[in-house]
Amino acid sequence: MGRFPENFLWGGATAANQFEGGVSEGGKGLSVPDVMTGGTKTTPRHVTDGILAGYHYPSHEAVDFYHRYKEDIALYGEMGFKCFRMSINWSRLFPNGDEKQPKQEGIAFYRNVFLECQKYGIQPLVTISHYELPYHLAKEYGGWANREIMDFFLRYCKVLFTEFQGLVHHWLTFNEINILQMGAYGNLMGGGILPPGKDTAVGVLAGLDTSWDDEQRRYTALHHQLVASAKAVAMAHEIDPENKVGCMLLSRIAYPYTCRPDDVLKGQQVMQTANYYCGDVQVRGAYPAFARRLWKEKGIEIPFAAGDREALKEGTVDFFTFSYYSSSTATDDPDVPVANGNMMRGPANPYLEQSQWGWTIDPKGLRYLLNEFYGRWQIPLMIVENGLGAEDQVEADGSIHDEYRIAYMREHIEQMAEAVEDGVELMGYTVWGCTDLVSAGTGEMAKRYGLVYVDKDNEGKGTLERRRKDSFYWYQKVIKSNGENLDCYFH
Ligand code: BGP
Repeated sequence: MGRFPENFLWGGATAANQFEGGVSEGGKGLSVPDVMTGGTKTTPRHVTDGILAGYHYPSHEAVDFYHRYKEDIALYGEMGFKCFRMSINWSRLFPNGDEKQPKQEGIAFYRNVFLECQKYGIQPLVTISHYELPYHLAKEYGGWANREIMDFFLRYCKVLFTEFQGLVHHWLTFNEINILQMGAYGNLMGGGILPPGKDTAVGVLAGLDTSWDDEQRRYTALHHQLVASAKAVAMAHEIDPENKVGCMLLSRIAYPYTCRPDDVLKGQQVMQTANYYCGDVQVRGAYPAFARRLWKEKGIEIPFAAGDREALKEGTVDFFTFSYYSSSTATDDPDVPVANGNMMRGPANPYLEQSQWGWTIDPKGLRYLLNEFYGRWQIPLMIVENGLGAEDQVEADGSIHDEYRIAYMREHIEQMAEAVEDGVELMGYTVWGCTDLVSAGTGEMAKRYGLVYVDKDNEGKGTLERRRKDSFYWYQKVIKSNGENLDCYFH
């Protein structure tokens, strides 16, 4: 046997709000990211009260998967993808979120996408909610802080599980559910909780402005999502026992900055709060023991309703998935310089290089996490986001030599192979943003993850033409050899 199991799910990952566009096609309603403006590495995004003139809203067209899905999926077929992770725009099925009946155009669109995947033998892995609560639910109901949202969500899930039965077997309930443990983006993207103003700077760059944050509200919203997720898992199994449902977390490493016991304890606490709080609920069906102290110290109360504990127990997931881009450290020392990371910041690790966006690059951290997670939960794992956001240069002949991206992926895949050798049960790997798409953190196009280039810039200009990068041909070989051939030479 090779280093990776047979039937390993190689592929790529996207999210509707960053990829699909078609904001007003087929009667789609607005969702929260549709009121978020573009930003850059140095300019924060804004969230506005409805659509304001004079702003560019990158989700509206994104990179137009809505009209180009056949071409995009054909490229995935050409690369040999076994799996395509994508998400459904809730507001394409339920424009306001609280309707009783779904829109047939929305259902037809996704059915066509799944049928197209089928042509190439690509299994869809569908995220039900990836940072895009219908705007109406955010505005009129207060987002996930309101328990009523749970029923609307479960109605939406029921439509998905019945309409796409047989076409989709792998589901993820909420993208990076643990983002709700963080201020700013946690509220907005995770919980659909809007800031009070008409025009508010948000995002990673402005992420330190937590003036409108309310931890009680955020942890309440998270509890509602955890219960809703568990109920969705149970429903998926009931509707079709073939359904496999996973959770999805933003993974976090917090290496102790030094071996001072204070730093070691701090590192452990960050790992517990960031990874195991949600992970234990979704995999084991109950909040972990340390949660009680966490709630006490934060002064928050989790609003358990009758039946919540049972629902959590009955809706544990079949597999555990996560995003992994970078690692950080933990210390009490305020003088240690800070590095950026996926939706977070933390004390920088002096032994690691950083990407152009200041995210540390740590392939061995992936092996470390895979071992940690498998050791704790003992269920199949899958990496559903990983990759390098970088600026790409198109040469005069149209080629794109992204050897930095290949190096990043190769080093991470090597560590995955080590983890498999360590005994970890790993189901698959989907590289983030396999086709260039809008950055979630900064709302820009310049931060590209793709193996396929899209001609579009930060102002929204470009032909949207697709181009194969060098990494496209490299990944094709990786998949063909089931991860044996990671050599970096080109056609
Ligand atoms: C994760 C999100 C994705 C994606 C990725 C990269 O948090 O699930 O939606 O965008 O991060 O982040 P960014 O786009 O900010 O580079």
